[in-house]
Amino acid sequence: MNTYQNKKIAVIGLGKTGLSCVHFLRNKKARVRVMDTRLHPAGADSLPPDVPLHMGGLNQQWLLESDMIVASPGVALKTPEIQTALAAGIEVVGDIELFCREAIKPIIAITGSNGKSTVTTLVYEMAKAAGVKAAMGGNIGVPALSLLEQDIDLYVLELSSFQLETTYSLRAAAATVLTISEDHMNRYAGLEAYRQAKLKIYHQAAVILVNHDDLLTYPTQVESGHQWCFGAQNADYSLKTVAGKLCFMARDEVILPCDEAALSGRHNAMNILAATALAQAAGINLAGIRTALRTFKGLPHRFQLAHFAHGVRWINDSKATNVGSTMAALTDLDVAGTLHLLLGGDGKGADFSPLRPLINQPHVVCYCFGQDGKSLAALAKRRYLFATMAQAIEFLRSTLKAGDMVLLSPACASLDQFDSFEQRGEVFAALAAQDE
Ligand code: UMA
Ligand code: ADP
Repeated sequence: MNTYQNKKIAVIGLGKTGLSCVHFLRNKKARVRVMDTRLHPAGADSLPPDVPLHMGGLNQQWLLESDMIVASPGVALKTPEIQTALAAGIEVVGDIELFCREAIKPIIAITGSNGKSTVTTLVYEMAKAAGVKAAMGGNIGVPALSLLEQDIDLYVLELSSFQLETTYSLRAAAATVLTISEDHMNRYAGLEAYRQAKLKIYHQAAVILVNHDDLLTYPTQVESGHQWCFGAQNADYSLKTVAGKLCFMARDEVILPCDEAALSGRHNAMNILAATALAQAAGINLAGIRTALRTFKGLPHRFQLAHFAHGVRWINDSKATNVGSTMAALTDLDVAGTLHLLLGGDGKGADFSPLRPLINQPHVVCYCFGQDGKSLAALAKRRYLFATMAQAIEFLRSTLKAGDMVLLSPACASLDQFDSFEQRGEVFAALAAQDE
């Protein structure tokens, strides 16, 4: 259904996505009604007053009366009212599906358990540096539909598994699944169901970019696109020593010596290789790629130095919202003194046990807090349990010595105690700055 005029469309969820869908569908002269299970949804104040709004639950009757339902990513398709509508033959899509039906310019599509925002931003910076009119959006925070209003030659989209579940018409110029590790287990039957949602990104893509070092990122069905891979070694995009310097390589061509890139660390090296491959698949020139690699220093709240005083490094890795990202932070981490690790929040049903060896290294002390703090504390030999992150920091502050690191890499979402991972990171940085 590409003509929305006079169609009855129910939008579920009134966050950023819901609002962007309402705006788009009203411009298309659809008859839109909105519902949200929350009593006070975030976007209620911004909704045009003539749009009917049902709050505090889903309105089954409105759903069954609809020609189409647009579901926000925060709403699970297994919700009984949605299942009833699906059983009645009503089409259920998401905002990315609406976007893909309209977009006429190439799309680079990026998903994965970790690295999405870093790679998405890097590809966008590469495009800009090469003089391409690019727009960036999706799960990174800017609803994709809002990008359609701009005069654009390339879309760079970060897509979540939730968004991909309700997307059918994506035909990416290049698509990647960067990594697969457990996340959102409260929404999926298991890792395989979560993985299959992510692998949908490859359907009908011209170039499929897989992670050579993570077999779970490979497609499980035959896909029509060309398959490229990135990885530490033996991949199309990999690392190699040339004239005594470790370099980022595109097949036999040197992209850049690693020490000239502004981003550092092993997982960022993989992110750089992935971004370079995606950029080349979209025809972005080498000069633009190199400029972005030399200048892009990374996004805030991703293993960022928040404060340095008395020889103590305070690192804000608040965006580490799952086990895989905290493992990436702890692997090969060089700390001369004690590593004071702040862990906790909403674990989203994760199995934390893969963290056990890393958090029990002799120099690590864990400070656990929040909804799942207790489960995390149960895994660690040297650990303290607090209600909040602030209490943990006040306690550990007096124990700090030169050479130590305080690391917020919580392996959990923030929403049990904070508005967002950004707010959690800002609170951490403010508390760190008190260490004068
Ligand atoms: N919610 C309800 N009832 C509803 C609708 C939503 O309780 O009827 C809750 C959800 O469970 C969730 C919250 O409200 O806790 C927000 O959900 P939403 O779908 O309304 O979210 P939006 O504001 O539209 O933001 C969404 C993405 N959010 C989610 O997928 C939960 C944003 O990703 C994204 O930036 C935005 O669309 C624009 O595309 C955020 C996110 O946390 C950053 N994503 C998850 C992640 O990265 O791990 C997937
Ligand atoms: P996402 O958008 O997928 O959450 P980000 O780029 O925002 O990814 O990074 C989220 C967290 O994952 C941060 O803690 C970051 O240090 C870590 N991270 C980034 N890239 C990778 C990667 N390739 N593998 C594992 N962890 C990563």
